[in-house]
Amino acid sequence: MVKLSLTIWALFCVLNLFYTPSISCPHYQLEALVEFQSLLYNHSETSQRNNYKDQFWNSSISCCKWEGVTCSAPGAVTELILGSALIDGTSQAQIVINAEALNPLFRVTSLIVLDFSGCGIRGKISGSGFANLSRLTTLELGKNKFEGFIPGEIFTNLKNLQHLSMSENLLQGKIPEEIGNLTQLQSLSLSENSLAGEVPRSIFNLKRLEFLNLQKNSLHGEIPSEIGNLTNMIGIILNDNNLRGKLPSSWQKMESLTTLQLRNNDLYGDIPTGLFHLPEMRYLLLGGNKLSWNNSDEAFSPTSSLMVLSLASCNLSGPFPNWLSNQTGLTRLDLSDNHLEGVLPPWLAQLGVGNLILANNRLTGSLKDADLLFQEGLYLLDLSKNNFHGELPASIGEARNISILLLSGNKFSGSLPKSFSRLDQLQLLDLSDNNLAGGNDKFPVFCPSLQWIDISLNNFSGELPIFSFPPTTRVLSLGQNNFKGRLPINLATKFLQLQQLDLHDNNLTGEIPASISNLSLLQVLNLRNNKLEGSIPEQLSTIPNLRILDLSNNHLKGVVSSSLGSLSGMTSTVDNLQRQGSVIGLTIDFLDVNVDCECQDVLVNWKKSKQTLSNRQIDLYSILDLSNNQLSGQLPPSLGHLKGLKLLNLSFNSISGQIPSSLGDLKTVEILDFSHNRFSGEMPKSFSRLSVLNWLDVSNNQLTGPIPESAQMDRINDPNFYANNSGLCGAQIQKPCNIRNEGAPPPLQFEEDDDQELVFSWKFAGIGFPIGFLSTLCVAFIMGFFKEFTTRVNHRRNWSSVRQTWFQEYT
Ligand SMILES: *[C@@H]1O[C@H](CO)[C@@H](O)[C@H](O)[C@H]1NC(C)=O
Ligand SMILES: *[C@@H]1O[C@H](CO)[C@@H](O)[C@H](O)[C@H]1NC(C)=O
Ligand SMILES: *[C@@H]1O[C@H](CO)[C@@H](O)[C@H](O)[C@H]1NC(C)=O
Ligand SMILES: *[C@@H]1O[C@H](CO)[C@@H](O)[C@H](O)[C@H]1NC(C)=O
Ligand SMILES: *[C@@H]1O[C@H](CO)[C@@H](O)[C@H](O)[C@H]1NC(C)=O
Ligand SMILES: *[C@@H]1O[C@H](CO)[C@@H](O)[C@H](O)[C@H]1NC(C)=O
Ligand SMILES: *[C@@H]1O[C@H](CO)[C@@H](O)[C@H](O)[C@H]1NC(C)=O
Ligand SMILES: *[C@@H]1O[C@H](CO)[C@@H](O)[C@H](O)[C@H]1NC(C)=O
Ligand SMILES: *[C@@H]1O[C@H](CO)[C@@H](O)[C@H](O)[C@H]1NC(C)=O
Ligand SMILES: *[C@@H]1O[C@H](CO)[C@@H](O)[C@H](O)[C@H]1NC(C)=O
Ligand SMILES: *[C@@H]1O[C@H](CO)[C@@H](O)[C@H](O)[C@H]1NC(C)=O
Ligand SMILES: CC(=O)N[C@H]1CO[C@H](CO)[C@@H](O)[C@@H]1O
Repeated sequence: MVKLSLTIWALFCVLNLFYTPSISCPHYQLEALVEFQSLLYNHSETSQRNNYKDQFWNSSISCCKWEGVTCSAPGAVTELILGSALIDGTSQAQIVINAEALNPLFRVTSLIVLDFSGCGIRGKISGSGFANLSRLTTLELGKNKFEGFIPGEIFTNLKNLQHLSMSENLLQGKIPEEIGNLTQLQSLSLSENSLAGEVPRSIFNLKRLEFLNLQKNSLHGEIPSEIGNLTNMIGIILNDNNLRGKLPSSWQKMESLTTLQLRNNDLYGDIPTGLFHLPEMRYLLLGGNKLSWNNSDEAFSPTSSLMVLSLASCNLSGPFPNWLSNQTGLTRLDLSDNHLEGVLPPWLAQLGVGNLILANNRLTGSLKDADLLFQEGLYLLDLSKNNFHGELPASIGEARNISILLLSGNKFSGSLPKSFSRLDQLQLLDLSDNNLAGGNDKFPVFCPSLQWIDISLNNFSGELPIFSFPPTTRVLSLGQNNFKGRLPINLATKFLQLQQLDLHDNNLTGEIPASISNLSLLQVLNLRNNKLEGSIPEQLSTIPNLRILDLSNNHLKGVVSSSLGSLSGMTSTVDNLQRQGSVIGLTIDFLDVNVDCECQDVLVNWKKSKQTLSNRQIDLYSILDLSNNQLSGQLPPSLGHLKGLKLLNLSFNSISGQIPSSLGDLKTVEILDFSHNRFSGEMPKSFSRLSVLNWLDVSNNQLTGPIPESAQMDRINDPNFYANNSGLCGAQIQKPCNIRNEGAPPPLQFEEDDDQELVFSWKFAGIGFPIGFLSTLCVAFIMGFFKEFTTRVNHRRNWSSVRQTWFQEYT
């Protein structure tokens, strides 16, 4: 490598003499760059090298002409913009560069602009290294894997910095107080890290600051009133932190403030009305706090002309706020989670708000003659959890631009208008929990744009309207209706994209077709509470990502096939940390909207009650529920391979033989229910290895002998869990085992401590498990709805284009 570089370097020198004597960088800089390049290759896996661009720094060309390198007139490297120079956009995700490879670059002290964004750099930020580059005005380290603390010496030495970004890294600790030394700073972005502690007061001394983005960290403390002294401020973005306290009222001098985003913190108290009178205010996002807005001031009339407003969970009560009527520039409005009442005002339809979120209020009325749906450009409408009623308008197909329509948790009735089939932008439709009805002859044929459909908890009937949904469907939730008939054989050939199929609580009959195993992307299959017959198809075990399989409450017969032990989606454990950044299968990322739909789709039996698992957490759960069927035979030991299982429920079947000791390998299992079967013999001693088990029901079997002991097993001491067996003994049921007692009838009566024990079990149930919420409603949370953005400072151009970039990325 080095030899080659030297040869090319020699060649380069010769060529250089002839062609470009005026714009070559000094030797020591060229050496530094070449060394960096060679380190880069040395530090990366062979397989990664293909990800670097072919033309990356060819030594036979003058270094000032290299991509990403800019020199000043006398010939010193002043700008280094690496991301796009090094890597093709498509490969960015795969690159990993060790932070030590940057060391040679710290010798290029003439640098003014240094941009490493999106280079996959992993490791600590070198304080002494960056501190060497004291001429820097722009330092961009965003979208890497920098970890550890932010070294304070960067701030004491880089006195000329105007733009600094370390967003989207893995940085920890506090923001150093020394940041106050950067008196020239105009934009600061440290968003999407794990920074904690308070926002240093010294930031509020940076008089030139125009943009501050610290969102998505764990910052706490209050927003000091000194913030009002930063009169050049244009954008303040502090969403998703733990900021507390009241909002300061010192905003009146911030005449340039255009963006104030404080969503999802712990702020409380009244919202200062002054915010609505700032001349440049456009994006005001205050939702997701405990702030409160007095909605009964009739005379209130904002002079700001807002484009985006979130007052979600701001304690708005009474009628829809009238003062919004002359906010004609509004494109996004979120008033969800308030107490608004009455009907929607007619002027709302004229306002032309493209994204309207009014979920979880007490609004009423019908959509039948509301023009709301038909306004040009309506993209997202969320009226979930209100009191709307009446039929869906037959002309709903006129809402041509709608992509997301969320109407769950209302009292809509009637059938689905046929004109749904004209909505060719519709991607997500949630009509769950209404009174909609109709047989499958009434179903419209949806356009192929549709990916997610939830019509559960209605009164639809007839055979499954499979023809109605496009092959692009990823989530299909038809549970809790009156659908009947067989599962179509062609399900798998039609819905190749399906990730979640939920048909629970219907009246489906016949066998489960083996072809269902061709749904290779399926993660959730819920057929609970139907009248399905036959055996469990062995082929199910070939679905690679199946994590939740609920076949409970059917008429399934036959043995539990040993092939189920090879359900690979259940064999791996996923811990919370690894999960960060992993693809969460069921989150739909739209172009400019992230919608996380936490629907009741995945409603499982969890400790004898229904438990809603949120879609965002689905990849944490592995559940196998075969309870309440007519399964028989012995339990295959292969089930011990399903190491990711959190819940295994086999209760109310006729399974016999011993409980396989391999089940002691289910190290993450929290709930095991074997009750009401014909298990015999002793309980496996290996159960003492189940360290997070907190619910074990083996009652109503023919088990004998000692109950296994361990710290965890000893806590599972509700006698009801062991009742009606053929002679279990152990400390848990206060029945010593030293007496020979095989065959003796269970002698204990347990009624007296029932309640107490149950409370005990529940208390432990919460440990170590992020449980969703008990609810039968489908709640669609629109998270991160307002498009997130980071300071993408465009270094090559002047500051006015930087400002422009900010807004472009935002709108
Ligand atoms: C890169 O690796 C080669 C061979 O392992 C070595 O000779 C060379 O010195 C390394 N280059 C640098 C800059 O460390
Ligand atoms: C470097 O540039 C020269 C001249 O443009 C070209 O002939 C050569 O193939 C390039 N080398 C690489 C590795 O791209
Ligand atoms: C800082 O720059 C000087 C040259 O100006 C160089 O000798 C030194 O090694 C650099 N320090 C670091 C930490 O790279
Ligand atoms: C900064 O704000 C505080 C409180 O709003 C005020 O008392 C102080 O005088 C201001 N300081 C400067 C330098 O403007
Ligand atoms: C809300 O504003 C109205 C009218 O300005 C006033 O009468 C009422 O007291 C205020 N309510 C609260 C809780 O501040
Ligand atoms: C709304 O109307 C009020 C009173 O007519 C006016 O003072 C205010 O400037 C208007 N706001 C906008 C954004 O047009
Ligand atoms: C919410 O508003 C109601 C009246 O509209 C008021 O009584 C209540 O105190 C407010 N709650 C908070 C936390 O401000
Ligand atoms: C509505 O959608 C059509 C087709 O996608 C598009 O051309 C048009 O610009 C959209 N209208 C608005 C107002 O967004
Ligand atoms: C559901 O529909 C059936 C007819 O298909 C009807 O008899 C029944 O009353 C409906 N149930 C509800 C709750 O609307
Ligand atoms: C379910 O289907 C069976 C036969 O297909 C029928 O007898 C029964 O009434 C249906 N049950 C309900 C609740 O619709
Ligand atoms: C899966 O699909 C393939 C090809 O379409 C087909 O040959 C195979 O029989 C299917 N598997 C099952 C279990 O139906
Ligand atoms: C040189 C300089 O201004 N240093 C200051 C940097 O910030 C720290 C903490 O705010 C001050 O103590 C230093 O005086």
